[in-house]
Amino acid sequence: MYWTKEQLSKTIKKTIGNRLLIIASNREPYIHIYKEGKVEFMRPVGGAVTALDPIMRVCKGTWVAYGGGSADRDVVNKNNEVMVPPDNPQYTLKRIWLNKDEENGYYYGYSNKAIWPLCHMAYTRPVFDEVEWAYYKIVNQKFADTILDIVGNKKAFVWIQDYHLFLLGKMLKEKNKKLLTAHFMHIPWPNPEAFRICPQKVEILQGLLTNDLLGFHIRYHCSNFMESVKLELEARVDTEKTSVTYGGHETLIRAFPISVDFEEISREADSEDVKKAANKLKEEFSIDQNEFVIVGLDRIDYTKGLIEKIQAIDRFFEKYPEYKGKVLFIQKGGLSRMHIGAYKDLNETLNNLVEEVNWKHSNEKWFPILFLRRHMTRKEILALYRLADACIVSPVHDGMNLVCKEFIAAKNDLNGVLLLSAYTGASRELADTVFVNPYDRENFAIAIKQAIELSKEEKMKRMENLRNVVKENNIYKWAGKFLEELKKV
Ligand code: GDG
Repeated sequence: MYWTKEQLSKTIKKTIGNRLLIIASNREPYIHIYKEGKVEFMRPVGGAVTALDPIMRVCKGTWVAYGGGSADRDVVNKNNEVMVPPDNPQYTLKRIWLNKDEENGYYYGYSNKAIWPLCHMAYTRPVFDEVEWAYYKIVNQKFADTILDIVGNKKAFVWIQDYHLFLLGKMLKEKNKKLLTAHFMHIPWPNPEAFRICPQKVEILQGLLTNDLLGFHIRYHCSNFMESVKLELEARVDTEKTSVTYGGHETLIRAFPISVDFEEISREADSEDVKKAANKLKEEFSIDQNEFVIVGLDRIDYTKGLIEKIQAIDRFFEKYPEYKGKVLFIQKGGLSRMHIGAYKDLNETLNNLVEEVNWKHSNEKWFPILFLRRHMTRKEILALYRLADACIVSPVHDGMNLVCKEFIAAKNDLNGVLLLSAYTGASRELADTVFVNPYDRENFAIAIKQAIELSKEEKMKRMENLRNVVKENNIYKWAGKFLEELKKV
């Protein structure tokens, strides 16, 4: 079956029925900010929000999230709610407010200094801090209280997102046993050896195992999770049924590879607006007609393999100097989590590295790397994909990665080649890419050359195959399959 918006709407009616639908996530789908005294709105950078917004537009319901924008408080009603998308209101966003200590402890602290590095094999050491853990619990409780209040005594389904809210399912069920809850993890679940160092591991597992359904991107993460449960808890782990029964309650464990709205991206990328934006960017960056353009788009995060990518490009120009002046690499990097030391350091290292590599290889008319830091709208991002001949996605570890799927969806003319790290969840689906190991600089550089030199026919054939995969496994299928699984609960 091919999943569409309409198909998803039908599935929602069948699976959720007359229940209230509530999504809970740390990040909000729309942020209101003040710009030159006027209220404007922005869509935050990040995979989870990009994937869930189209679903909420179909499902309606309420999205509960932390309100972090400078104008967020000024646009909500007395219940802290505002209808979104702001330019075409379709569902309710209910904002939760955090003070500085809560934001530091729960978000920058426990979520991103402990869990994020714990779950990603990026060799960044997690830091577990008791006070930050306490704030993590406080904020999870805040989400729980808000949601319980919205639900009252109605029937509801709460769909919890990601690693910031590990305890929410338990907190909800303790007060309201009739609630149906599911949790989706957008990042990898580590192997049990890695997870066992976490001092709060038991509470985390107990928190997750009160949900009725627990989703990961790929089977490997499901089995890592079940192995962690075996190691840490007295629970019944059923590998046939892929479920865990703990304290008399069964949680189904399933893989749902997340994706993008293929049709929408494909259509938008072909629009006159995006074509115009692409031409404007070409002018702005003085891109030569014959230049081969490779793009990258990542949050500046140590898991995304940005340093490794720049080093591979450096090696590429060292090894194949004949490409100087003929290949341009454009990397757009969105600043992220800058209050954390590791992110600040990474940003600085990247700045220096780009400067060094540009200095080393540039001539009077050309330099190899254009590092873009300015904010780009969705339209400009699509324009960037459109003008690119290739895209490099090279995380050292990534739950799924949506950039590669967006690039594929934007390539209507089949004119583009994708280089993809084997350590992304997406690599399991996208067989027709040129695979790279970000840790292997030499072969990464060779892969860049091979990708550039693939024949036009080969590039088009590969892109066609990739497009078929992403078209079939689109975001509506992800949501539809997830919701269908609820029927088994
Ligand atoms: C987590 C998991 C999983 C990126 N930089 C800019 C920008 N983006 C947009 C992209 C894309 C999204 O953000 C990034 O999505 P990813 O999936 O690549 O990465 P994470 O944010 O780490 O997401 C990941 C995802 O959740 C979903 O489950 O795939 O594995 O880590 O949509 O286009 N957008 C703009 N400027 C940027 O600089 N405007």
